[in-house]
Amino acid sequence: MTHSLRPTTPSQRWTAIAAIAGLTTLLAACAAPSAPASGDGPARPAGGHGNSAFIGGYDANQDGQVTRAEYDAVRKQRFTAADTNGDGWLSEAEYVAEFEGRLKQQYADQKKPHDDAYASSIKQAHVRFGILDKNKDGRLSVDEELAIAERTFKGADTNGDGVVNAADAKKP
Ligand SMILES: [Ca+2]
Ligand SMILES: [Ca+2]
Ligand SMILES: [Ca+2]
Repeated sequence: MTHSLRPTTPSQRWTAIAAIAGLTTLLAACAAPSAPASGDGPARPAGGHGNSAFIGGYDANQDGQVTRAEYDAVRKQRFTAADTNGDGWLSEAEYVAEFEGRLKQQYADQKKPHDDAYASSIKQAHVRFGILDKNKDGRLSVDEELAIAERTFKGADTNGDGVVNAADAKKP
């Protein structure tokens, strides 16, 4: 193999570095499941809050914005995937396991060891289940899930135009 590509000027070098960085990003993007049929969905960030985490987690077609239909589809897909015993309800264990699966993937992608933040995210997932399970029967129903989805989407769509995109980012 001959390497004729030899960056000489700083700008050429930057171009080469940018190309490599771009490729890495592309490879990472390809590694993420992009087809809804793949089971674990397009969702990447398990943790994290805010506008970009929301878009990163739900923008299935990667056009930089999340429509309500897109959002509902991802939520529904997650709910179904999380309901591992297929009884139509999520137990606390099922709910947390689904979250942990995504969090684990996120850490693996970043080659990060499981740290205190990992442990506290799992703890938060348990707490969240307790809050989401409104009638405290230990099961999260589709109705409860839809109510959460409705609230969460409206909370993220700060300008109320029905899509969540960069325009909804909260001002610092
Ligand atoms: Ca989209
Ligand atoms: Ca279940
Ligand atoms: Ca909006």
